[in-house]
Amino acid sequence: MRAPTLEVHITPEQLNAALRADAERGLTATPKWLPPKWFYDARGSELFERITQLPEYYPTRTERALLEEHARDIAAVAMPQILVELGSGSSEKSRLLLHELGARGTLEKYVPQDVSESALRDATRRISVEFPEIDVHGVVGDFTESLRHLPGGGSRMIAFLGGTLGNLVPDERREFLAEIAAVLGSGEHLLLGVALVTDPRVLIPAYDDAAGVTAQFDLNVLSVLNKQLGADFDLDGFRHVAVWDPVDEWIEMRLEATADMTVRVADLGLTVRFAAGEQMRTEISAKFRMSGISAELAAAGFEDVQTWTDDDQRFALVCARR
Ligand code: AVJ
Repeated sequence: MRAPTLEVHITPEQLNAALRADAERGLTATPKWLPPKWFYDARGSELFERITQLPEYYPTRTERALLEEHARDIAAVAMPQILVELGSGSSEKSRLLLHELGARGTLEKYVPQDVSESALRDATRRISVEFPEIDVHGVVGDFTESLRHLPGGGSRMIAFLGGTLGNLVPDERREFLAEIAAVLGSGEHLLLGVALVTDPRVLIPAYDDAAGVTAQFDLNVLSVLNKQLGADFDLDGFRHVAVWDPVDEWIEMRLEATADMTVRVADLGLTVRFAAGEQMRTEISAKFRMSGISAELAAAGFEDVQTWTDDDQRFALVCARR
């Protein structure tokens, strides 16, 4: 076993500067909004782990079942020497792919990327122990920045799982898919895990569970601003709202002010006013249709799109060749 290596493309200072810029932009906009990437501090990541185990939150377990069932087919289609995983978190899902890719004997290297250096250190260590014959190289950074630093030296498959593509608004998504297409050479692959449009009676509870874990996760972004930017958000003054937008076909998570409020964000020298009932968007989670995602991939320059879905058609694994 070779010890895992780590490459850092984002420092804590850069991360803080990015948070400041996002908070300043979102909190001074009308309507107010915050990007979902700031949910995931240590507590936010822990709350997300709990969400994945809720009875109402089907995406994670549906994707896992699809990977268990079809990792072998995906391996046969893509046969990569290098597996790159964007937003790898705990690398839990990639283990299923690594088993099958490893079994085919083509895989040489696993490159997980995440913004969380601590999550990546733990994951790379665990994966190298479990897969001693695979070279493990972690990349700390955000997805777009990391795409510019992808290793070469073999044919690659980029995996972007968990439905995180749905957090991007359509313009960002188009740009992101185009960037992936630009870094991949002909014959290399992209593997996406995307949640599909389904009954709102299934979708909404997945983002507004009975135990209130998603509400805590949503509110956690305010704690992040309190801790990182010296803000004084009163978490009890906000409530979690999940709305299905049937036109854009995405779930919107919002935080609603329950009373008129003035919030001070010390590190930005900013005073923000909320009116009672005002809603601030904290996440979009787009749901896809097969035809839509195939068309987006084709428009970005991918071909031979293959898909695997569960019987209820709630989630899809999509593999496309560059
Ligand atoms: C990790 C971004 C895919 O959008 O379903 C879970 C995050 N938000 N519950 C999603 C999330 C609320 C999740 N992603």
